[in-house]
Amino acid sequence: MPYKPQELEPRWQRYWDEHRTFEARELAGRTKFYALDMFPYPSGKGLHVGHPAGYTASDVVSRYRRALGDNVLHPMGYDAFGLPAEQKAIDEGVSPQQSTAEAIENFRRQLKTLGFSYDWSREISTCDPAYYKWTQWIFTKLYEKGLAYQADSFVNWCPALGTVLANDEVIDGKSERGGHPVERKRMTQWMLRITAYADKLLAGLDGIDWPDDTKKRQREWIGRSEGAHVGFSIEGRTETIVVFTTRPDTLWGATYMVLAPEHPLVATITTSAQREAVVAYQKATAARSEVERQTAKQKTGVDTGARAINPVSGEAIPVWISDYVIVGYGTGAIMAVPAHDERDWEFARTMGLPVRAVIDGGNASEAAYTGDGAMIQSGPFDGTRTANGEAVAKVIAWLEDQKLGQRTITYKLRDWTFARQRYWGEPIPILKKDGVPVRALDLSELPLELPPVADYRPTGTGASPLSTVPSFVHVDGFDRETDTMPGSAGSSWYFLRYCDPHNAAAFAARERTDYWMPVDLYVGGREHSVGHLMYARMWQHFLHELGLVRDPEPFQKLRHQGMILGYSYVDGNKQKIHVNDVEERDGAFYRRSTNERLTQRMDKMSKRYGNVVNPDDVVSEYGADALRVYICFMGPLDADKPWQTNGLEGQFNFLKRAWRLFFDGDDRTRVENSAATLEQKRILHKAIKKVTHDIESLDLNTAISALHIATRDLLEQDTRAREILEPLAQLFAPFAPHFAEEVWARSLGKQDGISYVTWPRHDDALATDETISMGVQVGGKTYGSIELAKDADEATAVALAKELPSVQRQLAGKTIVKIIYKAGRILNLIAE
Ligand code: ANZ
Repeated sequence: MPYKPQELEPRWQRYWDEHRTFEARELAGRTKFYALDMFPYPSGKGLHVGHPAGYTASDVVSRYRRALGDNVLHPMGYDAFGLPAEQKAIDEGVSPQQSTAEAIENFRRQLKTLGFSYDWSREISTCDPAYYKWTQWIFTKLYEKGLAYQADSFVNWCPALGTVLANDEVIDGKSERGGHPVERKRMTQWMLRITAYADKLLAGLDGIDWPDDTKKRQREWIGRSEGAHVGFSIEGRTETIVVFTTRPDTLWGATYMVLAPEHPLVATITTSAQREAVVAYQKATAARSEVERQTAKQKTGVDTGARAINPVSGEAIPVWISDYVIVGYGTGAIMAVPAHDERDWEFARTMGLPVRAVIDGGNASEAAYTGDGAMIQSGPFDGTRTANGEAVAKVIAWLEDQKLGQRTITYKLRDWTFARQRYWGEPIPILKKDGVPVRALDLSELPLELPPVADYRPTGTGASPLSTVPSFVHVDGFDRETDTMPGSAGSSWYFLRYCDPHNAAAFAARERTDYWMPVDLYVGGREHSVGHLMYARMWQHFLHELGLVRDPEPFQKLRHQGMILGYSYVDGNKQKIHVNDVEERDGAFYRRSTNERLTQRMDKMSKRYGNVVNPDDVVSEYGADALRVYICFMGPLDADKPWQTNGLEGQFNFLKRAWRLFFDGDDRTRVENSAATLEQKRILHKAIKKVTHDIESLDLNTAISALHIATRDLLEQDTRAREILEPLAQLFAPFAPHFAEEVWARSLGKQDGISYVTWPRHDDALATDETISMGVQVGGKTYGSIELAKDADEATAVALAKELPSVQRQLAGKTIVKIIYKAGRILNLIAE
């Protein structure tokens, strides 16, 4: 019988379910291993091939770890609250509860057909009241500690979505979902004080094994800057403008000041002559997003007419407003030093403001000089060097001494906007009186369940749809908060719930999280580098401070999977052509209808280009194992890679070939209890060594290559020995688990499944390449010899030969025109 994944895969999936094979157990005396996937948003569209890209890698590692004898926790669940389900409710009238339940049903079915070794008994969903009871409870703890608070502040308001958004949900001034314009609006909002954790979140990065670029993005997002606050008095007034500067050593070069247009002092200090222009400018900038302001090519601004006194020189300098100064950063006011700051230099040039160099070096009439040098025109500090922060430190000490300023640290990190004026989220468990929060609900009052509503649409007034349900809003003389939590709430602690998913008395028992946490391998997309991965770290730090979890950091090791791309085709006018209209001839691509030649590009998968791959179709045609092996083989885990159906076919054919090691044409086992040859042992032990090493380092593509080589060579050797084929089946198991179970049971005749059979160990003497000594000829005469692997390829042999001085002498001034090479036998270089 040929290899038939469609028949055998569902059979093994049932076997695993019935035997509860992958339920995590805390067996004594073993190492624990927690392998976590970023749980999916259960969209109505079902699984995308991008999902298994990461899920396969963590599954390979989980299966490998079980074979090593570890207690493995490998769970799955659903990040189920969010805008799309609600949008569907608005469009189609199906409740989000119902559409989400249906989507989850479909996701679970799809995930099961891919053979992932999840502990399904621990499945969770963030929209389940038994789960969000604890999301709400953690919120009440944050509220009690003053870390959840209401503030009147500028928020990202998206009129089209009818809700505010967190900073990481806004990309280039547009909503991440839907790409709608986002405005800055002053509103009263629930916020989480993530800024209180800025230093802990920075320090925690040092001890965890994460990709460098992800740590860098988190550091930049936190954006810690050391500098000083310096006060500038205003001529003829009592107020002072406090600026934040990282370069107090350039104070003597401050020739003007700039306030953010929204700075509260603007209204007070603007002179009557300038009022009209200032107000007009404020209006114009209010309509622009922060990104637009920061990236504007042309600097704009208006003089307030007020004059400030430079505290070190006593000089009166103009005070302007401009939107290149951000209201929410530092103090929202700067001292401008055009000679040494690029943005100030451009602004000064545009507005004709004076420029004064106070650091030696560069030419202030040509560009801002931002390098190091000696301070000049700076009174008592002339000659002080700026290198290594020396000047900054000395000036700050002096400013503090003179009571002109003080050392300070500023962060780019903003508090986390923690409310949505939408329906499909966790209700915020707060009671209010006259609009003011009075208390959080007690544990006994949780979960506060989401009530049914007649209309899911945003109300447009900024109030959530829950405000239209009087029975929900009014309780015992209080009013409930009607905003809901953002999507990032439920995902900020789900990894803890998996440790103890059915606990009704706590979010998770301390003993359970002590056992399983921290996560040993977390695999997920780069798009979560600053959002989810920052929020989850903050919640973990918070619970750690409360003594509710042991570790401050939740994810010890993190890896990202790249995106699976498709191919798209464009014509001469850069129009995208649907794949159905594309034909491949002689390695080129043509449009069927017009015969126009097309260009192939790697692109996102999209319905528009017809290049979306549905895992269901792949599984029904080639099986889950072929898909898993192909996903591993496509390339390095973290690289973006294009989907190629012939590549998938190649791996399907590989499994068919491997099948022939175990079964003959009549479906009888080929395995014999005969002794293996030395050559067969070498092939096996090399494969064990390489596959083991590559799973440990997550180089799954090269692990598959090693299986390709071993399969080819063992077939060539007509291998039948059990002592070879048993361990070989084990090497296949993490990648092609159904295939491995089938040959384990039916070809090798084993009773119990393969999942917990001890992983084979290689014998180093057998795994190391056998090396031989081989003579090197130039023009048929021998000039020396090289040591190399018996089956080394030509390029390796030639490279080694060229290292021999005797050969180099023969080749001097000549070029090699022909190479005669037979591995292990002859190397002859013909040169002219
Ligand atoms: C004077 C100066 C001179 C500055 C110089 C820089 C160079 P980072 O490093 O990103 O923290 N700044 C302060 N608050 C600002 C705001 N709300 N909007 C826009 N710019 C602001 O940047 C700190 C520097 O950015 C500060 O140091 C300030 O300009 C500016 F040669 O002060 B500096």
